[in-house]
Amino acid sequence: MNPFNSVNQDVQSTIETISNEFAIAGEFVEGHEINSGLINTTYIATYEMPSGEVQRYILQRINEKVFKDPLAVMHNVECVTRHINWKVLRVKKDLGGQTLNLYPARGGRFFAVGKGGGIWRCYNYIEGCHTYDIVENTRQAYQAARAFGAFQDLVCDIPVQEILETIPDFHNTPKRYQRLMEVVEKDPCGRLKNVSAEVDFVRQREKVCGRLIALMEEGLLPRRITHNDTKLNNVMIDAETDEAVCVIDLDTVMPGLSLYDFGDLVRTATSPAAEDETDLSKVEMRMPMFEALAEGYMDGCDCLTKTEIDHLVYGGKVITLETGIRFLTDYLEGDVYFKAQREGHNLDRCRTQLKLVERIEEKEEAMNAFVRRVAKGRR
Ligand code: GN1
Ligand code: MG
Repeated sequence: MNPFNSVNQDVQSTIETISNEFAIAGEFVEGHEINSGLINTTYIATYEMPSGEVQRYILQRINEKVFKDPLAVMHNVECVTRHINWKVLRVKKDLGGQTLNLYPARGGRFFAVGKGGGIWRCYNYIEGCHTYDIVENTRQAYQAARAFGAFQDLVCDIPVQEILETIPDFHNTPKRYQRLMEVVEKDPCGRLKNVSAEVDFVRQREKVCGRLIALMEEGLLPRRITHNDTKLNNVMIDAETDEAVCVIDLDTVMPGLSLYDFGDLVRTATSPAAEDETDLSKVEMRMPMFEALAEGYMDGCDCLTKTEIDHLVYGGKVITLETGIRFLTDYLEGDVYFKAQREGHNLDRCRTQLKLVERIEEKEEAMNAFVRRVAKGRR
């Protein structure tokens, strides 16, 4: 008997029904949910092909509370996957590996409409790979950063106006700051009393929040097409060789700053602690991991300007602060955005982020000196 059938018949039939909307040849065998990501719901469907070969597919329903215009998300994902596939084939052959492919729905579009109107898409499952929540060695850190650097390079010639802003002001840290202060003012769930230290910590760093956006507005940092969710577990890593194979989760591809992309790698790959760790003494900024990230990103991406390179470390600091602000805002609002599995989950997440900001500040000089050395060696 298929073990998954007895576990959850509803999930099985949801997956089977929706996967049959896509142009997959073969028979549905089983499906199950994978618990990764704080926003979308993701399933794996296994099919037996007419040849007897077994193939797996990723099915995802777009979270419409977060992505108010799912078809705009699909437009962006289609544009970027088409562009990358074309370039990997013809221009950047050396990148090797696999790329993310959207499967067409029956009828030719790249999405299907599920029961109740949800928008679903189907991707190829990348076999033989893992994603990591915590980086295990500098090779993985280097590889992940090189892959996201290469991603930045691959999309750098898509005109910015082709890509839609699916979540307005997504990485606009000063706006995230303002929004937190509004929620602090209202204290809608009576939770403010638990977080005065966190709010003070953020208040002291108001200026930090605004710096990169100000440079962009002055024309000193280029607005590019960026991934915007470059956390370590959004790159598939070959289980045997530790080589990065494919960048995933393209939903938040939007116009933005490369520094937020590099920064989210610093946020997610330098600390050995989980994002929701409650023992804050485990939060660290591991210099060897940072060095591997900086080298990897610069090796993967040729298009960075001097001002971008000069602010790579700042990017790490700002997005870690921003993510702390977002978790804190959500905690105060009653956990309405990020999936929370326990009481205070978003507050725990906020605390690891703010602790990491502190750890980055302690090493900021050394981190900047390292980037300068690497950049000088390349000139
Ligand atoms: C969300 O769902 P996931 O894990 O891919 C969030 C990111 C945060 C991240 C924190 C659309 O990403 O911005 O950095 O959680 N995505 C969205 O883990 O808000
Ligand atoms: Mg995501």
